[in-house]
Amino acid sequence: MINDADFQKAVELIGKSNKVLITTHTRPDGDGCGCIAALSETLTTLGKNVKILLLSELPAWYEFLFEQKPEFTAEHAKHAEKQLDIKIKNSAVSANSAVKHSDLIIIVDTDTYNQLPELDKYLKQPDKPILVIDHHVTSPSRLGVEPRPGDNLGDVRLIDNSVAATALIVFDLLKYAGWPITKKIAEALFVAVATDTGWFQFDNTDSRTLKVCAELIDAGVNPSKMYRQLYQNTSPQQFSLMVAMLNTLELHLGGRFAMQHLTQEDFKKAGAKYSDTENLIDVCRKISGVEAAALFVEQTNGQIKVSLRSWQLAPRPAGGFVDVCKIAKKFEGGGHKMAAGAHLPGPLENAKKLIYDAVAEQFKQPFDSAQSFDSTQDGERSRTRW
Ligand SMILES: [Mn+2]
Repeated sequence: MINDADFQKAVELIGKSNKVLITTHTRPDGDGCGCIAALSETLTTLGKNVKILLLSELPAWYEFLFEQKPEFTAEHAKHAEKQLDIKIKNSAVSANSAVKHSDLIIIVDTDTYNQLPELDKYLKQPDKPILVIDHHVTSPSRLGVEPRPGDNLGDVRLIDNSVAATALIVFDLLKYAGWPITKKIAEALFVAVATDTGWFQFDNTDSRTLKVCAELIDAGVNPSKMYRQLYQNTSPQQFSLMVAMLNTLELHLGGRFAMQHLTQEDFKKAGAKYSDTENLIDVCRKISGVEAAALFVEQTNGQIKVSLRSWQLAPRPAGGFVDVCKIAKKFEGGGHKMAAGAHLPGPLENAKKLIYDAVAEQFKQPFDSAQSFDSTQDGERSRTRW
């Protein structure tokens, strides 16, 4: 839990500011976008001049959270145009000038430099206050869960890695400050919590999460409308990309580990964007027995971006799950214990082998000692395919 003294510091920091820049990690997810939308609405109502800056494009299915499509950095636009061979239509702003025209920076849902490209240069030598609101295990926190020294970003830090979503901290901040939670703000926070808990399916869904959501529903959220917006709103392009991905599905380690990939060619054929990969990795969770998954996405520079997920299958007498954050960190990535990512050297087969070995290693760890599964045999068999 975050104490009142820290909430007070955050309120004072916001009180003193006039021009607030709000941002989140690159490849913004529902939690990042929802927190930004909620804070932007709140601060605008307080009379602040608010600027939202994304470090990569807003996924289409979160557009409904914003009246105006938020800007993203010119640096990203350039990179994306080159990478995906597309023309970016949105107006783009340089990170430098956005920072220059603000007197407070709020960062939500991350506090690591490597998730804040373009801004990181500035954040290392800031000349204005920074407020960080985050719940990731990579944040050094009072609970001391896997601290990652060096990224201790921000002058005021509202960090609690025991909560399911950053939005729960934003909710507490609004309550502490006595700032009204309008229907619009409630919707943004609800989307944040619902997406970070996989619509209340993930293990992080606890009573606190549901109590906050109950309050958000009382504030005007229609969960069924939100569900339709988020999960029954797939573009044909994203659907094609999913089909391409599913065609690459491989099950390993006795059917417990799923691997899939996407090549640049797949994006071209589907007419899809990189942001269309969000949530695709979770599709294989539908397969009985799968408790870890990796999705490898080929980049134009030949690198491979891997997303990792793990799930705790019940009942398991020994408890535990694959710690994918540990695997990601091996390759200088990061994230949560059950959702993480990293960049790996190509080609695809190389990246797959690196991750396969790391996952197989974890399956040998004590957490699943209750099961007499031998991962090496399957490993040998699988490796012949690489
Ligand atoms: Mn989050």
